Amino acid sequence: MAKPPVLTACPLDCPDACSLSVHVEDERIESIAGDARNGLTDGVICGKVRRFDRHVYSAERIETPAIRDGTKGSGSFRPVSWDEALEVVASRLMEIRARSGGEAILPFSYGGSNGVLTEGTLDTRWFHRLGASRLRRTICAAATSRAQQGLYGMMPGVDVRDYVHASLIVVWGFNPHASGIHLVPVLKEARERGATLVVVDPRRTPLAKAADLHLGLRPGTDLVLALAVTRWMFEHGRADQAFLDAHTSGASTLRARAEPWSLQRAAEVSGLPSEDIEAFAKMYADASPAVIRCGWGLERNRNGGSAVASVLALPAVGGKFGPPGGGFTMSQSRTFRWDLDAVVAAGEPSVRAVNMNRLGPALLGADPPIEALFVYNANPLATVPDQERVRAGLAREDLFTVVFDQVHTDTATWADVLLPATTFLEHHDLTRGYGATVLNRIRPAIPPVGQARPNYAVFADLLERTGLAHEDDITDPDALAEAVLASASLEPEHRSALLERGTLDAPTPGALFRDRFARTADAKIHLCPPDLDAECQAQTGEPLYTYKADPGTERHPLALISPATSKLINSTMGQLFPGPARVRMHPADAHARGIHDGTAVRVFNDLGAVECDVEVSDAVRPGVVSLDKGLWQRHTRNGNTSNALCPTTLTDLGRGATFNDARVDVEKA
Ligand SMILES: Nc1nc2c(c(=O)[nH]1)N[C@H]1C(S)=C(S)[C@@H](COP(=O)(O)OP(=O)(O)OC[C@H]3O[C@@H](n4cnc5c(=O)[nH]c(N)nc54)[C@H](O)[C@@H]3O)O[C@H]1N2
Ligand SMILES: Nc1nc2c(c(=O)[nH]1)N[C@H]1C(S)=C(S)[C@@H](COP(=O)(O)OP(=O)(O)OC[C@H]3O[C@@H](n4cnc5c(=O)[nH]c(N)nc54)[C@H](O)[C@@H]3O)O[C@H]1N2
Ligand code: SF4
Ligand SMILES: [Mo]
Repeated sequence: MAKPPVLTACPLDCPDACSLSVHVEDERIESIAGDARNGLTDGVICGKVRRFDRHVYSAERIETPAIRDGTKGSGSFRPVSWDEALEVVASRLMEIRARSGGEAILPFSYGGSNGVLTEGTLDTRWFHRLGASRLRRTICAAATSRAQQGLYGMMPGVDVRDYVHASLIVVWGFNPHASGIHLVPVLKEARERGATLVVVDPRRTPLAKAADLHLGLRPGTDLVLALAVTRWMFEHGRADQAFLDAHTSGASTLRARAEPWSLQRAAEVSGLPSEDIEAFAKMYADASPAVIRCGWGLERNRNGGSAVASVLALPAVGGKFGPPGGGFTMSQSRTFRWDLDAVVAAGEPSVRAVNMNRLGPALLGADPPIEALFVYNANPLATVPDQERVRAGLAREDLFTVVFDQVHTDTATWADVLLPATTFLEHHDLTRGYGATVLNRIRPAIPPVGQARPNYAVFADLLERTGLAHEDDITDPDALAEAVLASASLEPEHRSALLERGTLDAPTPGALFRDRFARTADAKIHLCPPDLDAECQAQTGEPLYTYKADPGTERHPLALISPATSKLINSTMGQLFPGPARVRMHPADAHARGIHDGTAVRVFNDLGAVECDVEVSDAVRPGVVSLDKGLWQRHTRNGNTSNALCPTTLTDLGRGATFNDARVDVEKA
């Protein structure tokens, strides 16, 4: 009789959080399929995860702990036992701590592909007790979270399944064909029912091509577009004053800050025809239900926080909340809330904080210096801005680097100690979706490959070895999951649904601003929250909603963006991607430089250069070039990827990354 499949879920950094059904034969993965327990994804999964067995059994899988036996960066390692590897890690870190203090140790992780059992619990506890520097995890969603928190107290927005009721859908800085594929059929159905689709994106994405209106603006100018629409609505009596009076504060400040943005001026800055901006404003004012799906493409620049705040303010100004399918969707992750601090009992450590976007400068110049780096759940050499400085930092002879990963990433090449990690098919986890409103219990389908170990086992061991474990520490994954769930005060029926089905699909019920309200202290929408205003002022010298000009120069006039590709999840699975990378460029920009499709080029600025081939394509607007995010060094001629050109400047809110503020030029190689 065939064995029943293992029911689990996908924790990769993707909004959709699919339920999975995994067939296993003789402790090996036979096949991975979706199943219908997640109502949004309904059994459909992406090609990447259907073939995730190729990652699990990859030739580049790290199967044993190992210690460097060549020069730094040579990638040459000698296998050792777990005991030996962890003894080296524990003794080196304790020696550094005794000599220079805990802050000389820097943990580095993001954990977008991890749930709470493998990120933010035992690891946090250990690094906290070591007194290690704290990492600000701001590489993604820092500006969006600040804006959603400040305006709405992280209130979950419209459930994606309710989009079928909408008469207007605006997909703003989000590319569902790569980044969240389950929105695509929902949009199709909504349009079959008569919905109009607007896409705001500097690229003509597949969705933009199919849209009723594509606003192909210059990167980083969403703020002026949203403020122009805001001003237009106020000016034309289309702002919903009754809603603003009842449910918001700060509307008059927002209106005053939108005042400079006439259609004309917004058109000049954004590069959009002013008629298109006006058409959009009218369309938005007229439509109900109207919903905005706000993505992450608009946050990754100097204006990112103000831009997201101004977009999230639109449904309040236009009075779009109320009917099903009316309002906005940003992150849905706070559908379920838990209190990890209570579980970890770590509190806010009084140690220095290092912004992960500035890993390179920190490794090269932090004072006091970083002497040890512990990388897990991340591949910073591929994913962090200013790649040349990150590489130079990793190359420091006096830096002790631990890399704990599943595969031999670019970062792993620079390790002193390599530790093999399990994948989500080999360990337990507990995750929540940030697009789908689901909570998922992840269970191992197969035993660990080689000697790989889960993060919770390794951090529990390190707590013991360094003498930092306490008697009442919870380390068992089931007990840890229980403790996290207990802190989440789930309804009893939700809890049993999760235990029985391994997944809980629980959209927050009720209409927005009829049955459920902002999660701010007064349940109102704060259109110009004082804390955001102050943060913006401190970060940029100007208040919230102030547009900062394009950083382009005569020498580096082209905006480089690096959006998600359907082939990878960030840099994960990069070892399976054959490449080579191609930089996409508009025919007009190519022609002006004597460049053709397939020409070998050098994309450069003052931070570095990338050598690869060109794909001439009118899918990017003039003035913009695009190189996929998540590429590895093997995918280009000179081993650099987009991050070699990305600055370490920060967003106006949340101290997030400004990848899309890279300004470059392109020449024949
Ligand atoms: N297959 C796959 N799926 C993924 C990921 C992946 O790498 N691969 N990554 C995951 C992660 S970590 C995240 S955060 C999400 C990200 O998901 P998305 O929100 O889709 O993020 P991006 O791909 O960065 O950008 C989305 C779109 O914004 C556009 N864009 C760039 N600059 C601007 C701008 O200034 N304004 C506007 N309006 N648009 C702009 C880009 O052209 C792109 O089409 O996707 C997740 N899903
Ligand atoms: N140029 C440019 N760069 C970008 C972006 C961009 O738009 N442009 N976007 C960025 C965004 S949105 C994000 S979220 C970041 C993400 O950047 P990273 O956080 O570096 O994410 P990944 O590249 O997916 O690397 C995750 C690594 O963790 C490993 N891993 C997964 N699970 C486990 C586990 O349980 N244990 C251990 N020990 N290891 C594990 C995987 O094998 C993989 O190598 O990248 C950013 N980088
Ligand atoms: S990466 Fe996204 S679409 Fe693919 S299986 Fe995971 S959750 Fe589903
Ligand atoms: Mo991300």
